Amino acid sequence: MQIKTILLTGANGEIGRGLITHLSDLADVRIIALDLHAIEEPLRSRCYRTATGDILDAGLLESLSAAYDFDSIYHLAALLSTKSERQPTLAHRVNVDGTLNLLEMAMGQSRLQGREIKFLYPSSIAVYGLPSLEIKAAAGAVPEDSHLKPRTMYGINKLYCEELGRYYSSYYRQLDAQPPKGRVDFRGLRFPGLISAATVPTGGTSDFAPEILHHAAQKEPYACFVREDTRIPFMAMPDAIKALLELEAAPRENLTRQVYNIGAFNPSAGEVVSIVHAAFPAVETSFSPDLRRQSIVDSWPQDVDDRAARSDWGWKASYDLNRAFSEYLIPGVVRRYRQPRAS
Ligand code: AKB
Repeated sequence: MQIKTILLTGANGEIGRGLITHLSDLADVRIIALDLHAIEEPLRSRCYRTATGDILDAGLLESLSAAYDFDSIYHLAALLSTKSERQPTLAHRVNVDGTLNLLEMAMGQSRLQGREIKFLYPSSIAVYGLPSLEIKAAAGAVPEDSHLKPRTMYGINKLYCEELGRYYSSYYRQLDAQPPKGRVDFRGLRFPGLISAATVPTGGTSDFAPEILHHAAQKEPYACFVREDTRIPFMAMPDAIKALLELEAAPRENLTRQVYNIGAFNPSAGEVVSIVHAAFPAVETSFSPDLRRQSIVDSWPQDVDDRAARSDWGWKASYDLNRAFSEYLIPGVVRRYRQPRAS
């Protein structure tokens, strides 16, 4: 059996945890997990090796690159949108310089190994920027190449890194006399807001939906920081993991794009509250919009057009709104807050 070696950055993050849990159940995969903070049990023992450090540390990346031949890199480490707005220069360093370091590493690995290295990149609906609520409503499900006018440092970083991925895939060192030996096979997904039963995100602006759910499950009152009629796309975490794995597995020749929209459901904040209250009726959720965070969410599309992902690699979310809450999120948070947490 051919064992695949996978480097995963941002391993302690929401997607990282889900991906490690899933990948480590496969017999033919060894995971090298990197995060700024130590990776703790039970995640740690699911990895072949864990490394603690910064993606801006070129020495650390070199030592990992010297020790392993990677088949694929899942570069998940990033500062999310709210945090990036508060620390824009740090965000640029982590989100852009960090990604550049990983792309360079992938190219170096490709040269040494004499084959393409797959680079999986989670981009975001934050790359879009709708200028007004009227235009947002009229735009409906936004296709990949429209409204690319992000208003946040995070959205700008993500959009630029998509372009860096295209450069490393197709135009790297295009003026060299000899064509460069390596090639990075860059594949990106524009994730909607993600909702997990196991973890609560930090630093994002779509965090209101998971916060509504997790506060209610803990019987804590919650003041939602966006208006009741706010509508953006969301996805249940198992579908986000599924999308990454399916895109990784898709034959290159089927892919017509470097980066794909993926959709699942798009409730308003008020609809999220209704569904959550049906499960946790005693809980109090109010709306107390933070006008600055609101304007960021208002600039994100109310839906995404994911027809390219559907036709190129068969994308179809397993969880629609009802199934996500009734079969995954509500039972998941009930279990999570009933039991002492494993991590
Ligand atoms: C954020 O809110 O920053 C992220 C995202 C939409 O990419 N969850």
